[in-house]
Amino acid sequence: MSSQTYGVTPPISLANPTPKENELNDSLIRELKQKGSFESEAATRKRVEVLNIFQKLAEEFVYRVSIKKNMSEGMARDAGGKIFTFGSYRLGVYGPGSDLDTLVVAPKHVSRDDFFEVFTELLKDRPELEEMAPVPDAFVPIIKIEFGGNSIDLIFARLDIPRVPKDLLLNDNNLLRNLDEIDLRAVNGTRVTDEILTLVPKPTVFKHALRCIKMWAKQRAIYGNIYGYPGGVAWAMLIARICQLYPNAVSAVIVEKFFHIYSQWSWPQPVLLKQIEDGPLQVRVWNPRLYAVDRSHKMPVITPAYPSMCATHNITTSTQTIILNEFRRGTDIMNEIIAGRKTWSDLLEKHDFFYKYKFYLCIVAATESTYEEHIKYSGMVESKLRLLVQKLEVVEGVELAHPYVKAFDNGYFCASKEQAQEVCSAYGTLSGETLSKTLPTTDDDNKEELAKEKHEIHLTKLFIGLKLDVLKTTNRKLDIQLPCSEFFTICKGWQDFDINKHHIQIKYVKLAELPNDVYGEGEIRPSKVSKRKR
Ligand code: 3AT
Ligand code: MN
Ligand code: MN
Repeated sequence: MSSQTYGVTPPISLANPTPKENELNDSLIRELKQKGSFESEAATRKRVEVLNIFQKLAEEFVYRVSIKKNMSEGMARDAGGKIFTFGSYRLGVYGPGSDLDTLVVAPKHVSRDDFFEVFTELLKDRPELEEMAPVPDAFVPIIKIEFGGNSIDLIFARLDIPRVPKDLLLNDNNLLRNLDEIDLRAVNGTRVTDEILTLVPKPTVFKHALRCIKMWAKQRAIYGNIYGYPGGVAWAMLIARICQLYPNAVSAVIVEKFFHIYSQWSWPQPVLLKQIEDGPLQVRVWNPRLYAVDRSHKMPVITPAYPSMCATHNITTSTQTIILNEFRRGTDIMNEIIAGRKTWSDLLEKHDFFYKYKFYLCIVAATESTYEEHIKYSGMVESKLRLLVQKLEVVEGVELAHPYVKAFDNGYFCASKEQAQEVCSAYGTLSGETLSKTLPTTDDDNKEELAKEKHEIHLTKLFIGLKLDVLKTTNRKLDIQLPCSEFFTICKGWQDFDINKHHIQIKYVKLAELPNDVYGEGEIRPSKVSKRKR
């Protein structure tokens, strides 16, 4: 039995699991296994091997840079270098499709430029290297790597210390001294995940419960920070807090209490894993008493590592409503599972987003250029979607603006610029598929040839489901001109926006007019409801 207290209040219950709870837990683990949550032991061993190689590469990298900067052989060897992991791998909730989120930590004489120059050279010498894409100007500069069948997100931080020994830990706040913002962001991921793991009484119980909640949130389409839902770290902290409150419970009970507690939580009361710490830097720490933005957070979930931040600042009024509805659904189904009338697979049932609204908005971002050009633009538009949601929320007659958590992409080769414009105008609706069906796609085997003679266009569509307030919209037509034009202004204000290349459109799409590709395999289009008798 765990007796240490974790968290900002004493636990709610110290009870050990009953035989029935143990049984429920066994069935949860079986369901997770059956749904492919876990990868094979062989695949996990492979990850460990890859990480061992990257530890060696990190040391070789620091050594080479040190020698280049005229250090003696001995000093260059002592300079060290160490890798850390973060993300789902570090939290122990990775599946077959997960990447390895890895941080390289170097001493102060090794710069980020060295990382992009020298580390990439070392990688190129490895036979396992399949692909490498350095993105030095990202918010967190990164090298995306495909290495011996594994995907690796490699980031870098330089600390203000002369040597980085193998036993270095990142939990000392003083290590943050003299770091620039980019280095601070890079070490933050590891510091947060490491600390979460020290703040839960039983890591295995936490991990299995988190696997369940992540799978549930993805199935229910409420996973993803950029769209205004909690992301992986926020879901982890939400589960971690429940583990603190029920330190001896099994994962199945943690999941049950999760729904019970968060559907009744007094938001915007923050979810904290420990008291917020002060530290040695001139940086902002989350504090609703001091900062108005922090007071505006609707469902704050606060990271434990200094400097504490709100991991859920993107949640809007609409997404909060949607999340709370899902918590209530979870509570109801959990009660049924406990009563033996439903099973875990009912809890994990897929959402019905493309069945449930009469009207949708389809946001189309199109680029008349290469795919590489397009993803920069569409990524920007995607990241602004929640701002459109916030503008729609306050329109008279809109009860709910429900953003969907995934973008759909297509690319076509057109005969002319005019035809490309036609495709763009028709895109995002069922009838629009009549035109696009006739065109070769950019996945065509012959794409190099086609690209030479045809006009290439890439399109991304995003959806917002609209729930209208009947009383307020019967007499007047819904007016969403203003939010849309403000959204266009934001998108067109993007630094690289080129009016000849980039397009942005918003269209009303009725349920029956939704395009086919929003429905998954085995999903049947909603049948047209016959008009109600008057
Ligand atoms: P997977 O199992 O890999 O699907 P994950 O939780 O590890 O789940 P990611 O690898 O996408 O998810 O992200 C790991 C962490 O990296 C989460 C977050 O702290 C950071 N991160 C991811 N995307 C971004 C981004 N665009 N900007 C800043 N940080 C990011
Ligand atoms: Mn990951
Ligand atoms: Mn990643």
